[in-house]
Amino acid sequence: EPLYSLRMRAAEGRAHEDGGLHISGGERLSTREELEEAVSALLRKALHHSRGTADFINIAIEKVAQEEIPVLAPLPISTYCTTSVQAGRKQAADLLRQSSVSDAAIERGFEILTSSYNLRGAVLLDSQSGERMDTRGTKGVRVSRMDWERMSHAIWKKRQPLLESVRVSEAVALATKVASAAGTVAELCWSDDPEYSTGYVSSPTKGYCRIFHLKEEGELSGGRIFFVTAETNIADYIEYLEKMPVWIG
Ligand code: PML
Repeated sequence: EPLYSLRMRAAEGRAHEDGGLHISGGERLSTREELEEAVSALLRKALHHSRGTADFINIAIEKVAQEEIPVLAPLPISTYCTTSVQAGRKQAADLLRQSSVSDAAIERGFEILTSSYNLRGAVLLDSQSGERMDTRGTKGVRVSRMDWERMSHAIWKKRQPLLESVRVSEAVALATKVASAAGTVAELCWSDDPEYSTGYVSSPTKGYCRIFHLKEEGELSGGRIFFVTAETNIADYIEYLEKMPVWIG
């Protein structure tokens, strides 16, 4: 059965030179039958976002050639109920350190995320030197072509009744694909949604670690940092994250 990759991007004021304010993005994999429903879900996501009102929405649909699509088990989840941004960021730094990210790289990661309000994709940093490894600017690296396998998703959601939200499902799917890429040491993420302050650190060893309060409510900052080993072939790494279809299940 043919499979389609869907990618949504929404922006406000795109006519501006800088491409406008990034509002929302989303990715799905869908069979032909479920395509309409998947498009509607992405459209809904674009239209109801607290970062702003989208006046540009692009939904790209592409048939995926791949025959055999690998299935990745979702990262195990743990939750750190920190009660302040200071405590949350300290927890995140601890988890990154335990995943073998250097202090210099951790510091650089926080600097980038706290000062970024318009990052569309992830920034790649050398996990030791903290040096930026990609040349994508604010466009960043956009992880795509991953989605939950329907049955496994239903079972997974039943097992985690507190994590009903679509947001968490999508973030776990993305983090699972990132953790599976050769070269990934860890990821640091918090949402650029001003009404959402929970973020996460994830890594192949630690799993998906949710942390309350990685930023203050109302802040537009946010995005993703992928910490990678110095030996990583960046072109191959980006190709895998952007182009290789994977199921989560
Ligand atoms: C996003 O909003 O796109 C990122 C969400 C990250 C945190 C999700 C969670 O609560 O686990």
